[in-house]
Amino acid sequence: MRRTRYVLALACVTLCLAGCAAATPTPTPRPAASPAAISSITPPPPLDGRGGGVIAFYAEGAGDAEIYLMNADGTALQRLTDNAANDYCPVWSPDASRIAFTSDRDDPQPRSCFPNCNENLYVMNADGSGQQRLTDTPAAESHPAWSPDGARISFDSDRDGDGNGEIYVIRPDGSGEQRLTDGKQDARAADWSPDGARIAFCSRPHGAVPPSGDIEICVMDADGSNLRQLTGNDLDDYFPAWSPDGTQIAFFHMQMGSSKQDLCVMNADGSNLRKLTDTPYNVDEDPAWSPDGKRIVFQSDRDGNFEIYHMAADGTDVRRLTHNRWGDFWPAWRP
Ligand SMILES: [Ca+2]
Ligand SMILES: [Ca+2]
Ligand SMILES: [Ca+2]
Ligand SMILES: [Ca+2]
Repeated sequence: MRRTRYVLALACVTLCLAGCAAATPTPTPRPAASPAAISSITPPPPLDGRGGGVIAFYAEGAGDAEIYLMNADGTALQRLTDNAANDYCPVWSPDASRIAFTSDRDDPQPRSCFPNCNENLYVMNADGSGQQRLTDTPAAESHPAWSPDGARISFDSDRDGDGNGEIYVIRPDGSGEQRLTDGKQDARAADWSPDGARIAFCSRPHGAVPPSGDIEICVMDADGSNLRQLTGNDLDDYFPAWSPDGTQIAFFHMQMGSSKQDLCVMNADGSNLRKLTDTPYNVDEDPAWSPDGKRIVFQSDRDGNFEIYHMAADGTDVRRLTHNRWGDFWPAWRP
């Protein structure tokens, strides 16, 4: 089951949200899609050259989560991990040769530890070989993101156990770990600006209680200085994803007490916020950009269980990539 670290209410209606994509509070039950609706879906037409390439994601099938690759038209599914533990949150190195991810494989009881699994950070080659552990702490590491120069991987972890996540960076060989945020706010799910100068993340102010202290998208310089808030609204704003040209940040937000989550995009300075999806009762989340910046890949439960989709960056031309009965999450487009 996926775990949400933001929201303790794990009464998920769906097969819950997990390790990474998982900041997803879904407190309100919503109508379940019928099996007939799921099985009657036909594959999308070819992409005609728009948004080609490969997408990494993870899927929760029988028992635990594994990391997969597929073409950006949904074909050529390839499994990269194969074990009895949960493998989450794949993200590409800038040269596409490696994938960072999180896993509870080194938790003493990976099949029964939920919701307090000790996830650590790992890297592997893009064919699944050479899997290597980078962190070894009693706290969980989540939401990795690779810096544009390939030299560092960001992640979040609540090492002091006060409920607030902190943003860290580490070298891809596991050395040079450095903490960037001060722990006065619950900082999660960082993403780097394409020039490597800034890091966006989502955060609830320290000690804040909804609705007065909802989650906002923040940004800081890559050394942790110059923190400022980009969004300022009464919605929970999650999981920023910087566009390849650096001008836009995609994210998703959620109305308090609702199971509805919609994808949004704003200018990188926080201005000009636009909603990209608007599906009643459904969860659209975890946006990531195609390398050419023309499309956004995401996950949604609009067709019954979580599937991977992508759409034009203006929200049009939505295409579904996966068609199965398990949860598909956390897509990342190969650079
Ligand atoms: Ca696994
Ligand atoms: Ca903390
Ligand atoms: Ca907000
Ligand atoms: Ca699915």
